[in-house]
Amino acid sequence: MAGLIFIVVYRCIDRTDTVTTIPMELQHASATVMPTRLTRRQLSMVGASVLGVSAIAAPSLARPRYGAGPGREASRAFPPKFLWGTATAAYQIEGAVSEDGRGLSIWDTFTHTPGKIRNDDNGDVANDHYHRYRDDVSSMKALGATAYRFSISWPRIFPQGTGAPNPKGLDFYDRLLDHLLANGIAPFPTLYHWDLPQALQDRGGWEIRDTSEAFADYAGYVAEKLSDRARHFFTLNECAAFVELGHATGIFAPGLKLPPARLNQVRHHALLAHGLAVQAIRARSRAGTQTGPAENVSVCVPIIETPEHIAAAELATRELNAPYLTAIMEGRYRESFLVAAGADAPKVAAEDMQTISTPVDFVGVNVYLPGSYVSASDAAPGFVSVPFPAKYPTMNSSWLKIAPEALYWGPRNVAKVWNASDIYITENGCSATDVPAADGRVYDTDRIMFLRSYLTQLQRATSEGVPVRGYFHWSLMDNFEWADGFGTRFGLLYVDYATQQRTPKLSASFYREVAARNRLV
Ligand code: BGP
Repeated sequence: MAGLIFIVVYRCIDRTDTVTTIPMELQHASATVMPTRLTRRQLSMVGASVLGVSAIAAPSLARPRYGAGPGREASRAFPPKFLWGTATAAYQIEGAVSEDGRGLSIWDTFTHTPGKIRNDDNGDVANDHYHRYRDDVSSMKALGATAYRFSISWPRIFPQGTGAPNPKGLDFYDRLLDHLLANGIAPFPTLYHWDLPQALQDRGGWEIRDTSEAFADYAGYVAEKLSDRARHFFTLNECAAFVELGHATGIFAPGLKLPPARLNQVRHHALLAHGLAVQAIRARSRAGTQTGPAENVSVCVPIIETPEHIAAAELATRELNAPYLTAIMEGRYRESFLVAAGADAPKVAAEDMQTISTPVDFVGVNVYLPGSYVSASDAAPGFVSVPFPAKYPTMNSSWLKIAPEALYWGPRNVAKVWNASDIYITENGCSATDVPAADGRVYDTDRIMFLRSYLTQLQRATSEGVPVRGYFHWSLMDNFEWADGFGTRFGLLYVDYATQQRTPKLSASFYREVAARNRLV
């Protein structure tokens, strides 16, 4: 993270001696209800019941001990009214980039710059969702989804970023909303999923304050028009991603590598855009409309679940999210961030921090992996980040480290540290090596493994009362995955880009069962 130096010192875990260990023999004693002596026949019955094969008359063992049952079902349930949704973003699926008066976005420019995107892919057509949205809503319905998170393309609504709105742009989202509601699916629009109007980039993009104000105007306009049907609006998707990857490393649009002072100003303007938008949405939408961010919070996972490491993870949550969610939730930049930035710290106008921390109705968190495993430390700042081993397992994307507990600690820390009353998992999912088999189906057992493992941790959170209200799977269907182009597949539906045919993967069947039963399967 250029320009942002957190001093993170790895220290060996020297506190494991405080972990309460239960002697092996007692663990077994407390966990088992088995008769002390079993015949070979009885033992084989245990195996049969584990496999779900009905036991043939084994009086004391016929009742399944490990299989299904009302108790087990309840213990795997999500709260009543929990929302099961899928997520997408405009540039990644819509296509139709020159239709109905849409203006250019920075992603149009970036993808048409040779060498920026794998295979030089672009979103000109993408999933052609602009024309196929009805079919895509039918796919959601077939999944049993009750909510849909999608993004609104700013350059469709305001082709130049500001000025006169383009009615045809809004019409598309009008039709989409109507169709979603007709199918019993609640719309959860995101106002910015990275497709800044190119006209605004030409005037300075996120480096200038005007862009934050333009965003608020656009957000207020959309909320005024759509809040009769959409009751929840996400402001910005993943400040931390579009700021850092677009303005520090340059691997995302607009492809900049800014020096620290300018980068910090971009960070600040993104936060300001969020805060101004919350105010504009409140001012212009129907009563009861809810709004909040969708941030890829840096999830801090305690290295061992003991009180000291848990407390360290809470502290680390505030520190490692200092330029983003911490500032939004606390209304100030943390001292460590300002000290590290020094003379390059963002220029903050009077009342900016109040605006940035305008109370939100909910916090959306995108959770894929831990930002860090955290260990307690006696030395300042009270925690250390434990590095990932070189061969740490990943999914198909090399960045996607498999750590199901991130989906417990992510929302749990947000609830605990900032007292958030409502949380949505706005994204979670994985890439996999999806290839249709000879029968045309995609057997993505790896994605099911990922989902079952992560959702088990989410269920753990909700069962403890962490106020997670819904889960949006990334993604409904394979799509244009930014710098990775179409080569990386995250969907529950497989997309054949030559024909635009969508085929539900095996994971879609898994997801449908989870949503229908509102519990893990
Ligand atoms: C999130 C984005 C999504 C999606 C996902 C997968 O950060 O909000 O839009 O793209 O990551 O990541 P990637 O496409 O980089 O593999």
